[in-house]
Amino acid sequence: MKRRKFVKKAILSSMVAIIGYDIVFGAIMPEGYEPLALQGLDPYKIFKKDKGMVILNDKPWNIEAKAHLLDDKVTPNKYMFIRNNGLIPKNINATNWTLTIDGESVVQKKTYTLTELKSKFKQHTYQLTLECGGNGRNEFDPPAKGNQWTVGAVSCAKWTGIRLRDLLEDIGIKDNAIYIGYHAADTHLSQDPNKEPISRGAPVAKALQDETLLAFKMNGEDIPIVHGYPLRLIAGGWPASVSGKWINRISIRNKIHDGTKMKGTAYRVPCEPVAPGKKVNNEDMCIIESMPVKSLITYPKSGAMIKEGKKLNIRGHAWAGELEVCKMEYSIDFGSTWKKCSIEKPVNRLAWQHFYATINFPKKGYYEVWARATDTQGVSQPMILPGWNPKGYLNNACHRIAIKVT
Ligand SMILES: Nc1nc2c(c(=O)[nH]1)N[C@H]1C(S)=C(S)[C@@H](COP(=O)(O)O)O[C@H]1N2
Ligand SMILES: [Mo]
Repeated sequence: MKRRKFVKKAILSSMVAIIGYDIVFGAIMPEGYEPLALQGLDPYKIFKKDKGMVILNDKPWNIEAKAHLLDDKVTPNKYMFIRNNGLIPKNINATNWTLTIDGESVVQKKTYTLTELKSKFKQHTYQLTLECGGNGRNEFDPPAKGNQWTVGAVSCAKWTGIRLRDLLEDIGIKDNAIYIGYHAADTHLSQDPNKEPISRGAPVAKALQDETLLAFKMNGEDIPIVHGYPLRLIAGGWPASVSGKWINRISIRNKIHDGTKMKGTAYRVPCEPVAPGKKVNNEDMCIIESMPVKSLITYPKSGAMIKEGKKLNIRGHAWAGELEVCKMEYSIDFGSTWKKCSIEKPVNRLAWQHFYATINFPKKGYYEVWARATDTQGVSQPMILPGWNPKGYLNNACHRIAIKVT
C-alpha cells in the first residue's frame, strides 16, 4: 500500500486561522485535502459580487457578468468580471509595496515605493474598456479550451493612477526599447514560486499613450483585491490580459516581451484566417493588439415580454478597441434590414459608448433584436462567429436578445 502523505504544517496553520478553530486531527489530514469549512466560503461575499454573476471556474477564480447586469454607464465592482490565471496574492501590504523598473532598455534600474508613485506624479482618471480576449469563446466550433465566456467578460470602470509615460520619462528608457512587460505578485496554480501565472505587456507606443495608467483606484476607491490592489497596469482597448494586476515590476525590453502567455496560442491568433480546427505554425500566429468593434444590448434582458402596440426602448454599450464606434444599428428581422440607433461619444478615448433606440414591432409574436456596431474604419461586427482560432479569441459577433410581443 502507498504511504499516505500528510498536510504540510504551514498549510495546516493557515487553514486553522481561516476556520477559527483548531483542527483536532489536522496533523494526519491527507495532503491536498480541503476541509468542508473552507469549501463553504461564499465567493459572492468575498469578492462583493452580485448574485447574478456566473462562476465559470473556482481554481482559479473566473466569474462573468450577464448582459443585463452591465447596464450601468460606469461598471460598478459588483458587476465586474474576474479573470485570474493563478492564485490571488495573500498578505498584500500596500504600505511597503514597491514597483521596480528594469530590463535591457532602461537607463538605470530603479525601485519606487507606492507612496512615491502617488505623490511624485500627476494623477489622472479615465473610464477604460477592459475586455478579456476570450470573451465569447463559448460559441467556437470546434470548441476552444479555456473559460467558456459568453458575453460578460467586459467592463468599463473609472481608473485613477499615474501615466506610465510620466514614470518612463522620469527613469529614462533607451532608444532600443520596443516593449514593456509586467511582473506581478500572484502565484502560479502549481504554487511553484519560480513560475509566473502570466507576464504580458505592450509595445512602447501603447505604453506611452495618455490613457495607459499605473492605477491605484477604481471608481474612486482602492482597487478591490481581486482586481489588482494595490497597483495595476491599465491599457484600455487591448485584450485585458495586458492590464496586469498586482504588479511589482515592469521590464523595459529591447525585444517583444517573452513572459508567460506571450507565445504559442496564448493571446495570439492566426495572422491570416484559417479553416476551423486547422493547426497553425507558431510563426504564423500574431499577438492580439487592439480589440475589434463590438456591442452589447444591456436593456432589456433577453426574454423580455411587451404588450402589442407598445414601443420598446433598448440600450447598451459599444466599443472598438483603439478606435471609436461611429454607427450603431439594430435589426428585428434576423439581419435582413437594419435601422439606426443613437450613439453617444465616449467620455474619453478608450471608453465604451452608449447607444439607444425605440423599436416598433409590427405584430404579436417572437422576435430577436440584433445589434451591430461599425467603427471609424468602416468595419462592422459580423452577424455570425468571425474567424476561428485555436484559443477562441476575438468573437465579436452581433449580440442578440429575444423579445415576445403578447
Ligand atoms: N497579475 C495578473 N494580472 C492579470 C491576470 C492575472 O491572472 N494575473 N489576468 C489578466 C486577464 S487574462 C484579464 S482578462 C484581466 C481581468 O481583469 P479583472 O479580473 O480585473 O476583470 O486581468 C489581466 N491581468
Ligand atoms: Mo483575459
